[in-house]
Amino acid sequence: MSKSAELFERAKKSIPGGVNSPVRAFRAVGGNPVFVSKAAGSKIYDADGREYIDYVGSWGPMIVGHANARILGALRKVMGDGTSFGAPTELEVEMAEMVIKAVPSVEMVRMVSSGTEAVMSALRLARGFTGRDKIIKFDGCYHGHGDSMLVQAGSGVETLGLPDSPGVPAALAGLTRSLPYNDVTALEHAFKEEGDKIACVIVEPVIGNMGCIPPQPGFLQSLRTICDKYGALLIFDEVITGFRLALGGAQEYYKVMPDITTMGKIIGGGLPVGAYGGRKEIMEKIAPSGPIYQAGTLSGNPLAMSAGIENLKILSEPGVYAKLDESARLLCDGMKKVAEEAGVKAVFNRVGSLFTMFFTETPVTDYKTAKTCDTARFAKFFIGMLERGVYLAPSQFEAGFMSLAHSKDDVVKTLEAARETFKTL
Ligand code: KE4
Repeated sequence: MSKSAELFERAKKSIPGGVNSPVRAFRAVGGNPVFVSKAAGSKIYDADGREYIDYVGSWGPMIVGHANARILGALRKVMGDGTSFGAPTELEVEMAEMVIKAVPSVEMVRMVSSGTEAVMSALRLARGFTGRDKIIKFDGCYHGHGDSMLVQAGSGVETLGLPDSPGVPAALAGLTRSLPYNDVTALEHAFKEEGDKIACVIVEPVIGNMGCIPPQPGFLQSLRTICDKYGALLIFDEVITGFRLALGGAQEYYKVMPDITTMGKIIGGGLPVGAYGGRKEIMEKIAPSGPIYQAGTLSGNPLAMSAGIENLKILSEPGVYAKLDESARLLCDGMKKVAEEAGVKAVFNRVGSLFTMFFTETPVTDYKTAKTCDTARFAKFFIGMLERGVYLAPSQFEAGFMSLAHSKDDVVKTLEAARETFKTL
């Protein structure tokens, strides 16, 4: 029995499902999850010391690669001075100034400790700012596990095929309306019906949580126009796309400005982090400058700030996003070719260094088309790749993440593993 299997048996006795986040349990792909012992660059190593080329990257934060020397150095520099104070520090101010400089629509930002917390706070802010209660989201988008967002959610909820989640009061769920992604008509209809009750529209500007699904041309601009027409706020959930598609995220990439942006992952450099920001007139409604309450013991934690600041410094260097894009293009174009040669029907979506191979012949543009995927075939592919030393996201409904640490050799090895694995499907 592998060390990972042993650890999984042991973990299941003390942690629900043996994991601290559902998607890690490999329920969608079968077999035992890999327990990771360490990571470096583009590689992770399991508890038995086996090496894998990693395309999960901790679900996004590890964009410069694992155990980056500059990030570890930044952590070493501050950890000797203490790990948390519950008081303001200069590092938090430096982080806030870097986020404001990078993200076009953000004039003020509040740090929190997870993407879920950022979204929960942004929704409360939108409701408090507009005085309205209803929220619009899109099928398959995942915005963390806050009650109002566990409606037709993607990511782990979709992976586990959960209808939504028990424990969310119907009265609250009833205030969230989920519409088909990329469907402007459905959105216009919803606003015609109850536009004066809608506080905000929240969207993943590029979906990462049904696999990678880009916005159709004009979709994001339509959200902006319709929100302006009815006085609702537009929230871009950039927990995945932020600092990944560009230093200024999807809003820089697509040139559409939201009112509030939620962020996370990359700005923590692998440590627990979240953030939400927007125009001053909105953000100043947040306590203590305004009446809308939000707080957090570890908000702006000095270690997370230090790692996140170093991550952003590396990402601010010239050529970074061109390199990320080129590596992901090489991988996806290569995979497409290998799949064709093997006669395997697949569709590829990619935006920059975010990508997914869907096991379907249908173009994947929303939840409905994503659901045409052959998830059993994906599971077989996943296990075959894992056995050949490639660690993909353990669900068809998750995205792949390229990092600066992935080499051409990693891509060549990945394509070779795919060529072999396709033969077994
Ligand atoms: P966290 O609470 O997990 O830090 O962030 C929630 C969140 C919010 N918004 C978006 C767009 C997100 O993708 C996420 C979390 N992403 C998932 C990956 N699909 C986290 C992985 C997991 O749940 O274990």
